[in-house]
Amino acid sequence: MLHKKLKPFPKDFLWGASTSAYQVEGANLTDGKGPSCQDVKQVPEGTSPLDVCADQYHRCIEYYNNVINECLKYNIVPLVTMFHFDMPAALDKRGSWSNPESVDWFVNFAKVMFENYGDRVKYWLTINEQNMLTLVGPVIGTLCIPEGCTNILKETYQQNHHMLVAQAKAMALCHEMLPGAKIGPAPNISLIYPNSNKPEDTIAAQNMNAIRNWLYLDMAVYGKYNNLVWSYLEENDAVPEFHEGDAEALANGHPDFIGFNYYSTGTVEASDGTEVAGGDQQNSRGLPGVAHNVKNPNLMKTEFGWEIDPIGFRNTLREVYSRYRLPIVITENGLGAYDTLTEDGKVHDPYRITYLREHIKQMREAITDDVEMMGYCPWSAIDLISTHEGMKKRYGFIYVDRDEFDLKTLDRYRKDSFYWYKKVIATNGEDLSDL
Ligand code: BGP
Repeated sequence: MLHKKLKPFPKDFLWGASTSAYQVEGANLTDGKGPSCQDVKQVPEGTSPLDVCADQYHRCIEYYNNVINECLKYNIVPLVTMFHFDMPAALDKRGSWSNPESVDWFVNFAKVMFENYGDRVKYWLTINEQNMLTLVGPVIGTLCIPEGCTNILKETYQQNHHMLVAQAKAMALCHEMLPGAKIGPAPNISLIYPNSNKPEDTIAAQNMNAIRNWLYLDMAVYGKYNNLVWSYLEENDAVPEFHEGDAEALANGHPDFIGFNYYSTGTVEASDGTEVAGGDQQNSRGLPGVAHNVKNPNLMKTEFGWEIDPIGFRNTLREVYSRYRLPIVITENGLGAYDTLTEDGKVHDPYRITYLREHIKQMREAITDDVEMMGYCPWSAIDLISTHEGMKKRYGFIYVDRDEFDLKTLDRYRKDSFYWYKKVIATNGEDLSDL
């Protein structure tokens, strides 16, 4: 509905920005760290390895304690994501998430983090974009399928089941070890639109929303498999096996909030049976027998072909909140673009300011729709390595002076969007005007 007067952002709203370890730190084999699956995956043609990234690790030695302490020193509240696409290669060799022991690996890892950082970190996110790991793992370089596997879909959803159980146990452990802390999931949520008012297109959109979105949030919040997804898995002989205690663990994991990454919406029409599963989330043609992906001609696109839908952000926020009634923090939202450093050390990125302004405007509309928002962390705080499109695809408020293969100075330069966002934060979202 059209609002006569917009509600303000909450007084304690968390304005932030995000990064991920493997994409920003570099030092991928330093101080005893072994390679992760990201270090051993096929690096896409023309993109750089992860040994340097933005060289963040070497700028904060004794790293994680210093990063947390530095945040607190400047009254910045750390939100820590426990797992972001970087399964240790040594555990990949033991079957990665296919191995039922992976649940214990993750819970033990959570215990170590809570013991070491729980005194200062009050907000925790479990698994970044578990739905992308499941739906487009090969694009991210994270899908590890055992030799001789004959039913990849079943194996993938068994891996997904182990992640869901691991998440539930980690949430319960967090509440047990850190009573004052809050924890939640962090999938990539995009509302899926039907391509027309043909009833069968709405069925396709419901299918895709369930498989892409609600499976993950229903499980995190209710500990139950979404019925449409379960039916899809039955249909494809891909129902996961429950191990002893799984059902109880799923029932006992309760998030305090919902984190999710938003980049755009999707559009589908009824399946015509020609769909190809997998592939990049923006380019796959859909799921066979479930839905057929189509482009949305009403939306602009980024230079990298991603659709831009700020109103879709409000749509998605309203839908998530009405389903789960938990506070929401946006853990990623941003524009990947080719930025240019000028001779006098400036980066003019009006396109990124426009993208973020329009999404923040729609977030405020959602707040006025009585969606409970607790924070917004655009991707990314500083330029870093894309999951599969290298350093050239820049997202940061801070420019890093390096190219794909020429490391240049690695010096940092505040972009125009940095100063703009500083003003947004200072006015708690009231002043979104240009600099
Ligand atoms: C999300 C990931 C981030 C980041 C972002 C941008 O899916 O959680 O790690 O990569 O997308 O995507 P890309 O790097 O593919 O441009």
